[in-house]
Amino acid sequence: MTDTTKNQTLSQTLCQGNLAKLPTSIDIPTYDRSQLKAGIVHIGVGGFHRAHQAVYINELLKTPGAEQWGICGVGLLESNRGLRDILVRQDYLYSLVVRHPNGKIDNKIIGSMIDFIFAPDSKQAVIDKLAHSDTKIVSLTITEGGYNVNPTTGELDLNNASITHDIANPDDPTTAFGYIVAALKIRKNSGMPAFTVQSCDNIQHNGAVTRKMLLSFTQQQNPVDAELSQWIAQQVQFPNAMVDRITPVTTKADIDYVAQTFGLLDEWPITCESFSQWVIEDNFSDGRPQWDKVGAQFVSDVTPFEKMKIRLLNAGHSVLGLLGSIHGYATIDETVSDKDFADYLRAFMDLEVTPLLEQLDGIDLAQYKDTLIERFSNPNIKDSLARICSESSAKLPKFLIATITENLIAKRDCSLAALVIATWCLYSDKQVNQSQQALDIQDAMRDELTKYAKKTPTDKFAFLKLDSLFGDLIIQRAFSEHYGNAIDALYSPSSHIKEIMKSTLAKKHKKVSAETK
Ligand code: CS2
Repeated sequence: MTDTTKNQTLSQTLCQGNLAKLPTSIDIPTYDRSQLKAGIVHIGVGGFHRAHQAVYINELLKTPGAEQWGICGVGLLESNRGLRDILVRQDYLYSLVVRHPNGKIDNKIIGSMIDFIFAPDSKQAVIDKLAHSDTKIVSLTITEGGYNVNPTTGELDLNNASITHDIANPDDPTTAFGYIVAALKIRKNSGMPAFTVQSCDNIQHNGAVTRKMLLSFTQQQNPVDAELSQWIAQQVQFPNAMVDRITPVTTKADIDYVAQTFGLLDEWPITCESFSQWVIEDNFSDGRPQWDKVGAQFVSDVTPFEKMKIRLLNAGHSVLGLLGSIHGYATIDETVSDKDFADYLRAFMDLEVTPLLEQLDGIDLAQYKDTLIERFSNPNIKDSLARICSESSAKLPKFLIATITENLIAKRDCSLAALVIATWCLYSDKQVNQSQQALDIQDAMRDELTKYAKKTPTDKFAFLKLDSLFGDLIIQRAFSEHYGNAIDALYSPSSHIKEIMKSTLAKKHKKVSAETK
């Protein structure tokens, strides 16, 4: 009998009672989970949270004195029902499969989550949990779109039906903001300290943005509670942070790996890369875990770290995601292992992003970019382009359009980014790759993106008229000229994305060398 078949016959469900039976090659929680309190309530328990914050806490819990920092997850969306059921069945445990670029794998069971509340069934339970005296931090991974920022005005977007519902019905919350404000009101009225609201999403100044949106939300609630809004402004801290760990969507192959390797039935393991980074502004309302003991970094200003990560890593992902999707690639590693894509990405990072970044003490930007390419190339992380391109309408304004705008102000060329935006137009219009295979597009604005993109054949700049995303890019000649050329090339019969990338890049290099002469 091979090891694998032997293990399969020993299959056991992942739960607290079975931990001791697991092989020693899997790292299990050594701390007493029954003693933990939920000092952190986390809203939005996606793969990223389970590969990042929950893992830092898992490590910290191995040291004495951290018992108050267990995590209670909260799922706001109907789609979280299945996750809740699995976590309950598994005593909130899950496996983490850390895949290094050289093929090494670290296997862990993460035990830091001790409860999960599914909000659609238990509204009051969420409010009570947030208002509980054990809760010191409410952390968020609600995606870039979850903050409801209008990308062109930077103000709270009142076109979102859930936000307008929560503004009109403070006692019947449905959004993260609605729940947070309802709970803060209870805390204020009963003389309890405020909790910290800690964003863990990829938004530059994520804490400051959360604060601004939450205060604007509170000030517009009907009836308005001016005292509450003032109390929040004074008492609640919103630390900014840079978060980083590539975490692909869990696939059946991940479930099979855990089952075959450990004879363990885990219905939702998480696979991630070995790299992990968390730079946090040390600014908390009512205490915080000693995350610096387990690899996180506390700093007084995270702005340059956030900008570097979002404009290089996240934007780099989007560049590969959109161009690679049209080419017909399926994953990031596959795309970046094609030299034409790697060259394009590196030139974008060097020529269109780096000049906008500050030098950071202790960070060598050239090395940071090399590491990014190495991380993207990790052959053991099958990060799908569909995940990367999902919700591009919420991501690109922060990841890429901000870079274009800054380059335009500085009178710098942005032709490489312009091709990516034009490719997004083609992607939204045709919804197939260049071999005519359907693309898996997930975007809250999908219909609107398609509607505008479809007009391109008769109105070259139609896509840019979506001004809630593109602002005034359409009238910025230094951008629209490149965009128009890219559209002409992409929409010409027998166009080939790689050829277009290569000629765009060649022109760019020519321009740069002429300028430096
Ligand atoms: C990705 C991020 O969603 C995206 O487009 O760029 O999820 C990325 O993998 C993480 O931010 C890595 O830290």
